[in-house]
Amino acid sequence: MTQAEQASEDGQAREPGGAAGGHIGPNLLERAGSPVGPESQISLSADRLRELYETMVLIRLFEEETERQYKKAQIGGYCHISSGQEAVAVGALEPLEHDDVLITAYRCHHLALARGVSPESVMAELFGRAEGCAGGRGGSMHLADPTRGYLGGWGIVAGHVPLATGAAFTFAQTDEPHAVLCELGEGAVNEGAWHEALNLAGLYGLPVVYLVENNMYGMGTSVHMASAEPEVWKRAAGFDMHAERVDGQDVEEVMEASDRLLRRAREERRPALLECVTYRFRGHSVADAGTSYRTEEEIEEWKGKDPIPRFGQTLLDRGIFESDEELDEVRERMDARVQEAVEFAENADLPELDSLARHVYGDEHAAEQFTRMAPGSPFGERELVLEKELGNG
Ligand SMILES: Cc1ncc(C[n+]2csc(CCOP(=O)(O)OP(=O)(O)O)c2C)c(N)n1
Ligand SMILES: [Mg+2]
Repeated sequence: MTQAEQASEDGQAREPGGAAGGHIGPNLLERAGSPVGPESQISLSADRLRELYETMVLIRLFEEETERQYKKAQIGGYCHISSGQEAVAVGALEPLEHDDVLITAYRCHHLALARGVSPESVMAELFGRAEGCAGGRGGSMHLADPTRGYLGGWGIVAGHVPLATGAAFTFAQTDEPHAVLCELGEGAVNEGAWHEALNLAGLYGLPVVYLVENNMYGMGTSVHMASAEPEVWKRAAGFDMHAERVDGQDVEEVMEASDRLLRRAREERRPALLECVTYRFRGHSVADAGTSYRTEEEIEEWKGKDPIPRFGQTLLDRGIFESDEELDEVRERMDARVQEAVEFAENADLPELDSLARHVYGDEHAAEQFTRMAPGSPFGERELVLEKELGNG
């Protein structure tokens, strides 16, 4: 049977049309033969497991609020939310150590919050305020917090993957026992930058784990319509790299895989690819209803795999939470946390106009650089910088 026949047998049509790529059900969560690495050594206390659950709820409520704020025009630019993917962020980042580095694609609210960036500073960033984690200059796609080793969200698909490889190269050259975790979408794996970056990581044995959030779609194109080999983990074979595919709706499964791969990256200088099979419940961005290229039935089927109630139930079964009321109490507390973040962002200052050109070019040379950018000054930045001398503030 050819691959195309197999795909259509599995109900995953490869040709365009017909629910734009066919039905993509959670049956893809099956391991599909991916190997399993050495045992994870991570073992969390009941308190910490409760905190992981809280963070997942926080992310969900935070992002639902960002959609409301976007529609109220409090948030500008783009806004991509990750609802449905919380277990990947929380699970994969839990084993990260303080000195490890995180670098991500642009769908990054969940990753910043899971890295411990405060809801206040993420919301303020989305509102374009000076107290935002990137000084109000990045917005939704470019959250960053170098104090936590978070080198940012990046908007060019796969553009950050070579940067991650470079950071890992630095750790290897300076003999520091740290690892890089590089998050990307499955849509990035057909870009040249991905191949070049993974090749060097494999060749040099760099301490980096490439974390692919395979949410089945890149904008409106399903992985089956975009990738000759839709099982992303298999693609690591071309770079002599260990790879695993895990259920991205199971926070503990993701955490254990991430732990063992990051540990090996730090201790043995071995790169790895971790594919987490997941699904975004909402559209590509808040401007996309997300229903023209997939069916309601498919979305509902995946909502049956919602990682939050699933983990809540696991913790109830283990007696870590004792009742549904305790889960409700978490939700209320996290909701209050989100409202505090909104209030903080609303009251935070906008960046000073005088700082317009700061960080655009090296500060000393900003004025000189701006004299050369007349064609690229659509909002009159050139005049503002030169005539009003904004940029040295
Ligand atoms: C090099 C490049 N090509 C195209 C785009 C436009 N674009 C923005 S997001 C996106 C889809 C990416 O999908 P995926 O990597 O699966 O991430 P997801 O949105 O699912 O998180 C595309 C094609 C871009 N930003 N960069
Ligand atoms: Mg995707």
